[in-house]
Amino acid sequence: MKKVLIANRGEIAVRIIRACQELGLRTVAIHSVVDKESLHAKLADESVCIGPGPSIHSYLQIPNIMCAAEITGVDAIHPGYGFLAESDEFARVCAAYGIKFIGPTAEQIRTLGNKIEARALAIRSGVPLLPGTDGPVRTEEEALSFARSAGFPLIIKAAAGGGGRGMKIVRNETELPLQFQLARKEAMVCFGNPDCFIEKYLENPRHVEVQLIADEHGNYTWLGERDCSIQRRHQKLIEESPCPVLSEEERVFVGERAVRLAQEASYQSLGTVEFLYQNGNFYFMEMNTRVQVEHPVTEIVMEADLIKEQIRIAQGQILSIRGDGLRPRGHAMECRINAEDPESFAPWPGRITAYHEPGGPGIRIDSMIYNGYTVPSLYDSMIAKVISSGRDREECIRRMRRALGEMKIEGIRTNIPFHLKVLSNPAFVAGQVSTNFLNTALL
Ligand code: MV4
Repeated sequence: MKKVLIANRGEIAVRIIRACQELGLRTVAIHSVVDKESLHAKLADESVCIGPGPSIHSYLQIPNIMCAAEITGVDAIHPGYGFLAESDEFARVCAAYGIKFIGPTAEQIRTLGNKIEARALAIRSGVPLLPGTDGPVRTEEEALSFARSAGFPLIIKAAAGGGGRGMKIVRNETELPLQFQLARKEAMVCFGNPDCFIEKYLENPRHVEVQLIADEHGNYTWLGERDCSIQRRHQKLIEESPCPVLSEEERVFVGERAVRLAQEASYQSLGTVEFLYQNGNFYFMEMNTRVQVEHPVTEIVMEADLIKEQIRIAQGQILSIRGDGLRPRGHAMECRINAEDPESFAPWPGRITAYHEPGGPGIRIDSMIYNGYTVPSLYDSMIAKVISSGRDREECIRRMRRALGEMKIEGIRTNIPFHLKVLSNPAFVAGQVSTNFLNTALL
């Protein structure tokens, strides 16, 4: 492998370019017309315009990206997260072109992308789950019969969904027929597949996910866990590692189960297994087959470079890092900085007229912004990740408050004031949060 095309934009494209540079690999950026002046296009060795602003005509256009790959003669493509990162079709097209897709195989993406198949895999590998239907529920009668045996509340999820889209909570039998039909319709419109399954609904869980990595030679390891309970409308806002409430026994238990699931799927590459955690129990949710936004908190406490390792194993090399049996070193936390109004959360794109980036001990910034950069309105509003670390959670939170207090971004609005509110909330400081924290404690 000599040259890598990065099929993404923003901070993750910059992060991947940096990893390639450290590995001595040449880099090709792709960008849309509106991203001409973006940092990833400037930092890469070469840069190719692949279409107009809207991502369906650029970052999601497989033919355009393959043209750029052919013109520049790359031997690998890194998809980042979002866009085509979990498109089994993209992985298949890359393979057909003889270009290495830096990620799992198309078949692994397809299998794990179907939440019903992922559930079956979890059952086969002895990973705990909530009571739920084993296959798709296609009629109201089937839905009612499961509801009567399992009891309420229930949640209806799309087999092809994920990340919280297209879920319906059902609290009693009267609501069930309507919610069931709505769920099927939405699943069809959003994902092109009406299949849904039903699970018992947990009211106040934490979101705990295990980072794992597997090479092409059958070696697997898990690299600790992350707590991502602080989210709003399925957009994570703060993530940390380790999870502040797990015992050592619980960490090892969930890490080993996650590896077993990956082994059962013959998974290779970087991946994340998501669980809900409540009252000392873990329940499998889904497996993500890509690098995640929040990977830096794991990099810090596990002292590893996950992107470099992901690229190394895509080159056929043997895992150079092992996480099992390792304890996290200190604590790390990430705040996602979005270009949005801190009160209404409405996107707030525009030109950055002044930028001061914080620094000092225990602060890492993954970002693509610079003084004079215009945040476009067409894409995700996340413009920076501030990652703090410390010997313990308290030092980590103090450093995050210090860094966010120092950070200055003028010309647009950001959610920095919102983060500062969360960081001084007593329940958050005590680590007592659930996925409902922002709905209940703060607002
Ligand atoms: C659930 C749940 C409660 N019970 N499933 C949302 C994202 C997707 N991965 C799964 N999600 C949930 N599934 C059952 N059976 C609650 C959520 C959920 C959630 C999960 C993780 C992080 C934030 C969340 C916010 C609302 C709901």
